[in-house]
Amino acid sequence: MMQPYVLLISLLLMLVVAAIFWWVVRHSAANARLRPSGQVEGYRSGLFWGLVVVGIVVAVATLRPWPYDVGAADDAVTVMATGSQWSWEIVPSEVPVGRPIVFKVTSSDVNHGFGVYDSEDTMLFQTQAMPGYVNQVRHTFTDAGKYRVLCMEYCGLVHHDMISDIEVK
Ligand SMILES: [Cu+2]
Repeated sequence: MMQPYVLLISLLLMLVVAAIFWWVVRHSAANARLRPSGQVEGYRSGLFWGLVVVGIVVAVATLRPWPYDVGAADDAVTVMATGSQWSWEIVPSEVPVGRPIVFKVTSSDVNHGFGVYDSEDTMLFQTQAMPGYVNQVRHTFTDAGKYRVLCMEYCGLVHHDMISDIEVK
């Protein structure tokens, strides 16, 4: 819910930086003695625009799937996960294999970490469980079985026992 403000502040600060750049460029152009020769300037200009194009292509190609469109209408299953000192409430705790699962993760008291592990104790994904916020993480289980949920954020005396299961069928 704070993200639009953060985005707005970032854009404003980018505008400020851009304005400073523009001012510096404007004022440095007045000093003709320091200007490079026409040929050097040609190379430099070519390099500059080449890098701009490469930057745009790389940014578009790598940032397109971000932020993850977890709200998209598809056949995703929604699971609510709530952390509390010191247990997890996961509803439903049984999910289908091969279908995207959207975990909506929150906390009823302090910060917890929602980490999901496979049977070999390899972490598959994790997100923060924060009071007042719902963090979403999307995962598709490719294998059936029992997956463990561990708390990833020290949250008090019995933090180590904050273990739960997700059954994938
Ligand atoms: Cu914890």
